[in-house]
This record gives sequence, C-alpha cells and structure tokens, in this order.
Amino acid sequence: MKNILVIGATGQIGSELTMKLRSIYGNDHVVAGYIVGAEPKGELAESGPAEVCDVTDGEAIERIVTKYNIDAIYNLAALLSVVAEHKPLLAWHIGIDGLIKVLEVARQHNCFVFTPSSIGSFGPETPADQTPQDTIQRPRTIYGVSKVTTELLSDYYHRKYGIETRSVRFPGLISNVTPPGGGTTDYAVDIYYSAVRGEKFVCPIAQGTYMDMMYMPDALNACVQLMEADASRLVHYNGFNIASMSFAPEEIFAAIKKYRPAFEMEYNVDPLKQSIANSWPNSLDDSAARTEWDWKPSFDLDTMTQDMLEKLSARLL
Ligand code: AKB
Repeated sequence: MKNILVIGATGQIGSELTMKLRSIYGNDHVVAGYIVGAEPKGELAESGPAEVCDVTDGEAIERIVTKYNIDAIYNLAALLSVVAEHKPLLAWHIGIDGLIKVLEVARQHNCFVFTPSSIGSFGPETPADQTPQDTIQRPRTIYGVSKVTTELLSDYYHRKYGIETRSVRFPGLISNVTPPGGGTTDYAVDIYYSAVRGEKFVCPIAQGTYMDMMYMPDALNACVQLMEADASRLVHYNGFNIASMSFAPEEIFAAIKKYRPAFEMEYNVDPLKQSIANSWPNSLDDSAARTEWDWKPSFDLDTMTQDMLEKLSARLL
C-alpha cells in the first residue's frame, strides 16, 4: 500500500486510524476524507492531506483516487446501530449505496478496500457463545442487515473482479480519543468518562448482558495487519471475527472500581439498546483470524481500564 484514502476520517475509528496510517506510510500518503460539517481538526488537519469525500458521491471518490494515485481505501462511513434504527434509509444509503460507489472506483483503479463489518451482523438465531466464523447471520437491525450486505458485496467484488476487499467484524470499540455516537456498545466508553469526572454512571444496558468489546489500539492493528496480510494465506476475506474481551456491565464497573473505589453505577435500561444487545453474540470465536493472518490482541479488560483512566484523566482533568 502506497497511497491511502480514509473515508470517514474524522469519525470514531477514522480519527485514530488516519494518524496511525500516516505514522506507517508517511503523512503525505494518507488522505483524510471527511464530510462537510465534520472537518478534521488539530493534528489530523495539519499532518497531511484532507479532502471532502462523501461516500455516496462516486465522482468525488474517483477524483481523489486519481489525484493522489490511491491504491487502498478504508471505507469507514456508517451510522451506528441505535441511530440507524431511527434513520434506516439513511443507514442503507451511506452503508450500501456508498459501498457500491467505493467498490466501483476500486474496480476501475484496482484498489484494496477495507469496509468494517460488526458483531451487529449476527442475530438471535446465531450461536451466542464463541460464535463461529461461518454461521447463521439473520440480524434484526438495519445496521446488521447492511453489515451482512457489506460482507456479501465485498466478497462478490473479490470473487468476480479480483478486488482485494478485506474486513473484520468489529466488537464494541473503546477509545479515549473520539467518542462513538449512536451505538449499542457506547456505554462501555461513556462509563470511563463518568468515572474520570467523578460522576455516578447510569447504565443503559442490563446486568448480565455480555458483548464483545475491544480497545482501539488493538482494533487499529487489526485493520493494518489484515490489509497487509499475505493473500495466499487468506481463506476468508471479509467479515473476520476478531475478539479480545467480553464482559457485562457489572464487570466493567468492577474493573473501574478497582482503581476508583468511590465510583458508583445504577441501571436505567434503554429498551431499544437492550433489545439490540440481546440479539448480538456474547463472545466470538476468532480462530480463523488467528490462523489466517496471525491476529492477536494486546489488551484485556484490566490493562484497557488502566490505560483509559490514565489517558482520560490526563485529558479531562
Ligand atoms: C454499535 O454498537 O453499533 C457498534 C458496533 C458493535 O458495531 N459499536
């Protein structure tokens, strides 16, 4: 990979992934694509090129790909699960009409493409514990429907046109830089902000609800490692299960309380978030990713908690 376009570069994943890619491939070789109203700021704006790039505008994508001689596109534009339930047509438009635009440009210009899938691509009929790589995918949310479609379309372009489409199924991502917006797993980020601010946390997800989660540094490594993986070893291309930790609200609360003994939490369950969470797996089996491209996370709940509290405290206090 020599020249990279990140679509959605100012979002939760994009803001950190763009900087990581710049540190690997060189600042001038990574273009931050953003939409009007979500302009890059600070280091993201100053360290390298940036272009307005709406994922649903194929001509804009093509113009940028040509201008910068792009050979890899990270397509991160998406609405998260809860907000997508409120705006299903927009979620589909961004997720799937946008994806087709990206894939068509990639086909014309022979680009690698990374478009994330999610644990949201599974549904209530999926085996919930140690969910296998290849299994039932009948999600009940528009987010999940668009993620299954993303996996299938990406596989289709790979098999039919030989495009190097690759992706992982992200768990809930936890980061101390850009907060998520409108996801079911957001509580696992919000809880750290409450702890650092010394506030009681009101948890929208019920006790005992397990979901897979991951610290952002591991998620970023997964993107880069999969995109750089030796194609001859890949059996799967899109929708790799990746996992590092699975916990319920009371467990992340206990992990934080170890370092913030005065921290308090109460529950006020959000019915939409809870019904989505109930339809998602408890934990994924990521052995295919481990075998095919040596996936291995570095953080567990305790090491992530220490790092989150330290970084957020330094920034917020
Ligand atoms: C969401 O909660 O919508 C996302 C996801 C797990 O894909 N964080």
